[in-house]
Amino acid sequence: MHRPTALTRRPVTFSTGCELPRHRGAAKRLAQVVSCIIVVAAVAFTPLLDAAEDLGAMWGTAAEEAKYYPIVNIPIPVGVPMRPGSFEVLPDGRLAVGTRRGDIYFIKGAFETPPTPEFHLFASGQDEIFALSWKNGAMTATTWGEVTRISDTNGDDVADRYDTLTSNWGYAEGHEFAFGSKPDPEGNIWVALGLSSSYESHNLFRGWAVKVTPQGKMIPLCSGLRSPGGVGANAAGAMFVTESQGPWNGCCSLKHLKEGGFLGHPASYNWYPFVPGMKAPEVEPKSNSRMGVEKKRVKELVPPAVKFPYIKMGRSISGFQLNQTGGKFGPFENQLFLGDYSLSLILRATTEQINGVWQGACYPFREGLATGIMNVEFSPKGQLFAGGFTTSRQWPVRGTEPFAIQRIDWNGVVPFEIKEINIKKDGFLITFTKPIDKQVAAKTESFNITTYTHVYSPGYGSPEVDQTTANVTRAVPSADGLSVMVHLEKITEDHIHDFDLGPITTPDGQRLLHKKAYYTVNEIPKD
Ligand SMILES: [Ca+2]
Repeated sequence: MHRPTALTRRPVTFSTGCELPRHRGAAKRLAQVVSCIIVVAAVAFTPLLDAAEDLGAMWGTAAEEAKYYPIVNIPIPVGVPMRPGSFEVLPDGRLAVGTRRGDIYFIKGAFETPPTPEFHLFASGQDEIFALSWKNGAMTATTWGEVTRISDTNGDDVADRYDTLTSNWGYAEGHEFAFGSKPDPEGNIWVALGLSSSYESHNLFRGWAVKVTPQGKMIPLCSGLRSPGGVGANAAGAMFVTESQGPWNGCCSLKHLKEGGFLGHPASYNWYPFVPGMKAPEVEPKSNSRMGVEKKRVKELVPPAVKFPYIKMGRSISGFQLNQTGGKFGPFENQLFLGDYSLSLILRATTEQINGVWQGACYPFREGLATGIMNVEFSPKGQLFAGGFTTSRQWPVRGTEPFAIQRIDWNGVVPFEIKEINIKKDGFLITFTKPIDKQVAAKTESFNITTYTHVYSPGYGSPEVDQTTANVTRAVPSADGLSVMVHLEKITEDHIHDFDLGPITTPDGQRLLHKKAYYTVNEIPKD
């Protein structure tokens, strides 16, 4: 972790023409920054070599994805110590970036084609800014130690006032990250607090999600987190958090932040006595069990809404955002787009509430990004910004750049994709972005669906277990060819349903860009 230095204390405007800052001593400081970046880059590549086998195979679809969703690099001047952890769009059309070392930059021209970025340092001296939101003329930053309102009171475009909204959680260890949301409709920031070391909760509210009101009151909401990577709302306004594989987490997942709920890792039971009006669950989950069994014993247990099978669908799911661009980003309106830190890719997810419980599916979207993706943000033009960095710690990253800001643009051409999968009482309704060949889609053998779950235990991660093959009894395409109802002999509760739709084509023989999708069944509809 890089502490802010004198380098970040003074407001400096950089341009991509590598124009040097003009004040005295700038050249020396620039040289220090460059040498620092070189050292960090050299260190960052070391774990890559050790852990390359952990990253698995790529989907192999990057070239095809680029025909619909090209990746555009946002050039970063050599003097800007940019390690993006969070994004926000300002009312004046600039992109704000919060960095790991605690700076906030405003970037003009990031949405232009080609990008013409000019970097302006707005604020510094914070630490690991993993959420940013602009409201009522001020920035709210969620950082390692607090939620801070940061404002410019004299109109020179440089922050001069820092108000701590809350710092009512403990932090002492490197793993104790804090990830925040955009404001909810009441203006609250939801914050997810990682455990101390994956396995334990040493400091106040580690492993909890809390809500911070605009007045700075902190309200603990739910326990049981392990190592979150992002917080945000779905189209219905329900709040979710991304979670990484590890103890009590068989794979990465998207979890619903249900108030009063317990999200799976019992290390944070110890903080219930500090929450007025909330009692610890009467029982703890049993080890070496299944989530579907333990949720019946531990009534507060909220099963993950969307599970991301390890390596196949990311390795460290990070920040995410709801696509409400009004169609500017293609056919996936109201869906969630999530980054993955280790595999440098972007995933899609859809959610639905069945019997009062959130669940849904995840889908491959775009691979081949340049660095470890920490966060994403939609621009007013409907571009998806993605950025992040690598570290000198133990986490390997597929992307080779030590840091980057990139933009995924939709070029207006609709890819042939699985748009969404919804569960029905005896099967799944699969919707596509283009009409399908109905003759092919009426054949049961066009659908290869296997199922599996994970061991629920305090060990690190889990293999996929309890495999079954779903028996497709009937497949009925819709009249317009945009969907097919796939009836199964049996839907298996608590299992991921792993779809391979390789045989499905358009009437003119076009194959799916991604033939895979994964639906997490917590509940089966009653009618
Ligand atoms: Ca100012």
